[in-house]
Amino acid sequence: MVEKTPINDHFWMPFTARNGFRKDPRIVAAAEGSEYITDDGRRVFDSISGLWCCGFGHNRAEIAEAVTRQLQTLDYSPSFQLGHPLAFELAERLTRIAPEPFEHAFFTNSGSESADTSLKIARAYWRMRGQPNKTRFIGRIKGYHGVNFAGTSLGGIGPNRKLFGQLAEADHLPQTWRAEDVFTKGQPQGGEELANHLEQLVGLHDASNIAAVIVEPVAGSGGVLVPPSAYLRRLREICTQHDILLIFDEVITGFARTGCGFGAQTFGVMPDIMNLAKTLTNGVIPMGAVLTGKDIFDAFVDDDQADHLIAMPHGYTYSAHPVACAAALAALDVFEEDDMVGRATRLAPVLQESLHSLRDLPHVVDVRNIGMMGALQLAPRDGDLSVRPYEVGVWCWHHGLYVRWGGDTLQFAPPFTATEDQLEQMSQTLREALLTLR
Ligand code: PXG
Repeated sequence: MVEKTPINDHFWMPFTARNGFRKDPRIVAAAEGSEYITDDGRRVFDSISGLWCCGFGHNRAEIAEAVTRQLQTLDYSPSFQLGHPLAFELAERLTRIAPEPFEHAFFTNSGSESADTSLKIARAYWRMRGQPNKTRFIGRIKGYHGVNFAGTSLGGIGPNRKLFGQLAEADHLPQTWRAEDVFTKGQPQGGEELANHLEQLVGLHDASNIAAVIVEPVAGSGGVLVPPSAYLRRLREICTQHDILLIFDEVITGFARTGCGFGAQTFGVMPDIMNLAKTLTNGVIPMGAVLTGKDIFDAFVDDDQADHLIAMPHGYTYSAHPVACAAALAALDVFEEDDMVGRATRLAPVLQESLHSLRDLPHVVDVRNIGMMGALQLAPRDGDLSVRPYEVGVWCWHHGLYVRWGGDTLQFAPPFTATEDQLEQMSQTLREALLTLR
């Protein structure tokens, strides 16, 4: 007889529908490779790598060993006024793996903190450069940059914002989903017109008042909205033309999720600032990072500054936490030595076919994918957008598949270590779920 895990309301669960969960709790007791093991001993394929963060597979021994070793060597030391070796090693390593021009890493503990940090760096940069009026930020409808004040303000998923009133002032570009692109495999064509909306906002506010534009290369939580082929390049052009910093939130797209190491490389467009988190440690220890090039860093530092002057009064108690650094260094070893880019590239066509083979099933109104991420969009039922994805998700959970539901979509980001058989089985389970769905 398996003991059921007791649950309670003391744990105020994040982003979780309480009543559905209480009636039918989904409890994960362990993990192995691409699977979760539930409290009643069932194996469930993890089609979203935890929460887009365990792309290299669960319970990697290399990372567990590095973390264990570090806990026995240096549990904690601040990165304010002191340093420890792994922080410098990780920053150097990370910026070597990242594309040019990234040379500097500011460490955070999450994607939300990376959003705050990147936006504060952008404002401070313009001030250091003698343009203190450049303070406005522009996000995008359907964007997700976490849940802190900055991320909530710049994010563009309505239900995540409406409860909280006016936060930081922000403008939003239109989302990149277009009706004519439904069922496109990979990237749709064109899209310059979507980026050109930025020119209207420049006309409205004047570039002398705008600090930065922040977008995900591929909107993840918003439903895996793949940017059309000309979109990011055009966004880059307008930002460059008007001296507006372009921030890529690569919290999901970083570390091979879109095929190349980073979304910037997949799409051939370089931002000025790149935000990371999640797969940076393969999800093992919370950690994020904000990468910049020399130009931004150099605006803050100067060899002639007084010895006691702090140019950037920003940072977290746990910035560059030694245990997180150890986890990230080990994760980067796995990333390179186990060829995650190659694995993602080889598996991406299998994921594409697994998802697109479902296009003619009832309720499916769009299928989208790029690299190792994808989404099925389902039609609303009685005006309710999110009920069908929820019901499919719960059904799949009981049939050996964890699939993430969000808004009107089911979202996929399997580990790069998944097998072709697992992706085909995932597709089969989804087929059965959609056929039983009302
Ligand atoms: N930026 C992006 C692009 C993200 O996807 C964050 C920032 C925030 O990261 P933290 O570590 O603060 O949670 C994220 C997080 C979903 C879902 O529904 C996605 C995320 C978080 C929760 C749910 O797909 N991504």
